[in-house]
Amino acid sequence: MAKRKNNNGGAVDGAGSILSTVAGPAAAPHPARLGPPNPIAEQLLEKVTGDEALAAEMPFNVTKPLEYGEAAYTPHAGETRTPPTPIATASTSTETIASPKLGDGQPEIGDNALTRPLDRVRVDDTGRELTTNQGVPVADNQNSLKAGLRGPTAMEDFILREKITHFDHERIPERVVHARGSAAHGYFESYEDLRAITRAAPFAAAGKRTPVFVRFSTVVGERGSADTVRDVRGFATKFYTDEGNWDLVANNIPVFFIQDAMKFPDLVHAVKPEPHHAMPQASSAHDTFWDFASLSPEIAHMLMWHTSDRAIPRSYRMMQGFGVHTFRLINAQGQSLFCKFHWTPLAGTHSLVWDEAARLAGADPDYHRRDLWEAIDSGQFPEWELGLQVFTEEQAAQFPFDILDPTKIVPEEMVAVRAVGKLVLDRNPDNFFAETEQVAFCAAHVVPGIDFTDDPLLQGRLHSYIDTQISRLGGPNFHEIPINTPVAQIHNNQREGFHRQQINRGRVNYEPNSLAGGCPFQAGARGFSSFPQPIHASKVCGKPELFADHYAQARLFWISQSAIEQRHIIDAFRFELTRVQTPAVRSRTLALLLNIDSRLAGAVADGLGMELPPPLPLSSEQPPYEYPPSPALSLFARPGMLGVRTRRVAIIVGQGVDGAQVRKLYASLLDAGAVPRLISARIGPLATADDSLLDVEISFEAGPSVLWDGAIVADSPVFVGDAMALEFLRLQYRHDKPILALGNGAELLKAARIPRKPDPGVIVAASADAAEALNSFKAVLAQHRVYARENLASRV
Ligand code: HDE
Repeated sequence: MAKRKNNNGGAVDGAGSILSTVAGPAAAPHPARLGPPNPIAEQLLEKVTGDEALAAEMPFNVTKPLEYGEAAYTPHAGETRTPPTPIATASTSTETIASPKLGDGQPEIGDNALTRPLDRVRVDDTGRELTTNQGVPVADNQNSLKAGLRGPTAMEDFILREKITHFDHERIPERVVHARGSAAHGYFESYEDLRAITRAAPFAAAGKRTPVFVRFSTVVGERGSADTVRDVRGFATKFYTDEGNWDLVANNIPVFFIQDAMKFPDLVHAVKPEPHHAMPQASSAHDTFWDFASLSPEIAHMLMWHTSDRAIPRSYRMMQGFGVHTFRLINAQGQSLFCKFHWTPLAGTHSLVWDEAARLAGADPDYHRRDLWEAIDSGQFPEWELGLQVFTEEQAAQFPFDILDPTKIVPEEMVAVRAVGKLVLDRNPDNFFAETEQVAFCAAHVVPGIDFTDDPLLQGRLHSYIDTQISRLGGPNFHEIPINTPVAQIHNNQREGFHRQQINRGRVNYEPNSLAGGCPFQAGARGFSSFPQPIHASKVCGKPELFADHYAQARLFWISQSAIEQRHIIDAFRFELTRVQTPAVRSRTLALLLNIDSRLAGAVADGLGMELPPPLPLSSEQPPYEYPPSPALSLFARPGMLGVRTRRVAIIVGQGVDGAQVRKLYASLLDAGAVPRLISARIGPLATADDSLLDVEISFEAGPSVLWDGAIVADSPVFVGDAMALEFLRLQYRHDKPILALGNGAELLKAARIPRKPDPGVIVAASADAAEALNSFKAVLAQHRVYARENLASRV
């Protein structure tokens, strides 16, 4: 074999091979130059030389043996080498060519620019002229191009066609469940360093902040359905941690309808509008849901929550959130504890009353969306505390239920909830579609330190979420949509697919490799690895014995409710089952309720005019466990800490109203953080007794009673539009809201036939006592509703 010259001395042997992209000499070294001086060609030479040097550093795959046997239990880091020169791993020797499109020709080595903050894609049009999507300035946005003023439209009008085509494709499929939702940005702040129990990044230090995006939703209704329907609410949080995205895809109810993912499509088909006529919208009150429910007794516990006021929250800001499943926390030593996640609102847990919720669906279908938006935009940032229920395998083995069963809670009396951090939502999105609609949550998105359990519902979810995004968001690259990209770097060998945005540098898209110095290399123990839970079992389709106890915790919930809450549950069952048309389905549901509580079943049967059937047979031969009541399960256990903040108060004013009084009331409520507004028959200027003018902000038509948390009737000699004012007040009363009437305002109360019975929420006072009366009103308003009224009065 001829002896090769070395690089020195300007040798050119093998230069041709480097200048072409196929075949080359049998061995290095490389030539010293590639012909006439040319900086790009010099880079090409440097690149090929560097590439060769890099590949040569890995004569074989040293980590291969670690993939087998015992060694495989300890994840190892991949082997990696630093390129001798950055150009060695470039796609092309021309990468230093700069242009306004390409960039500055100085690639950021080891960086994925896609993960930069959302600023990179935010668009503002101020001072800009209108363009097409290709950036071509548009001369005329009013008219299409025609042959003459009356002539046919020209096919060549690409501006018209682009605009119409884009419009034609503006809609994407809505989520198959949770289609209706609202979201906001914010942060999670850890109270303490929790590294002893988890290595999850958000808990690494006291005071550590992790950006989040939270989407609240209803489950059943379509995208345009009303917010206030009776339904479970989704509470999905995307934590953009520095070790990747963690999605805690939670609900406002801590248990679920079914125990196995296999039943999810059946459940959803049963509760969605019936397929023949597509009715009813966003409601479980129809035959197919109750048919399925009464044949699936594992639903019993969930039905109690679903018929309780939890399913008609006053606001997204006033509901709890629960991870539902048992998860695992893992620390850096690989030790694991079980964990249940709880969100607790600082504003307390508060609900609507059913009649109000139903009316709100008409008066303001966006009620919860508006509430969240307005609170954040006015600086009243909603907050929740994250609580953990942490317990060991040994504790779990002692519980009278299976921790893998998603129809069971771990009562707080058995394992206390430990507050570990707070969630603050402090920024509304810029664009509903780009953020709220395109955000893609996934129960399988976890970070090192958090792991799954074998809950069969959770296991099914781990598949479902990514799968559904592929059709909803049009392909496998939905993680590149800005709201979904992590703030942590993304580096892997996944490539291509619809709408790919990353432009991967280099030619290596596989691993192991030597041509990119082994990069990206596997993280080993630093990366996510599953808890090595031992499994000794035979394959089987079935459930553990303890899953067959369907009623003990349903009963626990029932006996833990206050009398008012129990009455609302009875009312809700009556409403739902009255809407059912098939008596056998109603009767089967009564048979199910009998296994929870005979008084409950009897009261529901009474409302339906039905006899009680025999109870459903039990699925378990074991007698149901008898839990003591859990006070924590009552909505009243968490009144909140915000007092009247964000409470909406209507101040009803009429002609000749006491202007000074109104101004004082208004200012005092505003100072307390409430949202007062002046309401009358019409908006605009209103003459006051002292000849000044008040500006009425909203009319009874635009601001019906259900939109307010409380009402004040100011001292006015005349109330214009009495009929509407009277209906307004009756509904305030009927919906358990506080009412304050000052001076002649008492006459309006009388005309509205508000019962004259002792009621802490009906405050009548002389104008001279307005300040004191307002304080009493505020105290009741802070408690949200005067539920005691329901025991006192027949309905107005
Ligand atoms: Fe979901 N669920 N789910 N779910 N879920 C979806 O994912 C699914 C379950 C929850 O604001 C879908 O992106 C299966 C429990 C929330 O975007 C879908 C099973 C809990 C959201 C899906 C469940 C949830 C979803 C529809 C049983 C509480 C809204 C669109 C095995 C812990 C997230 C989408 C958002 C959304 C599947 C049960 C919460 C189809 C198969 C239990 C909050 O993937």
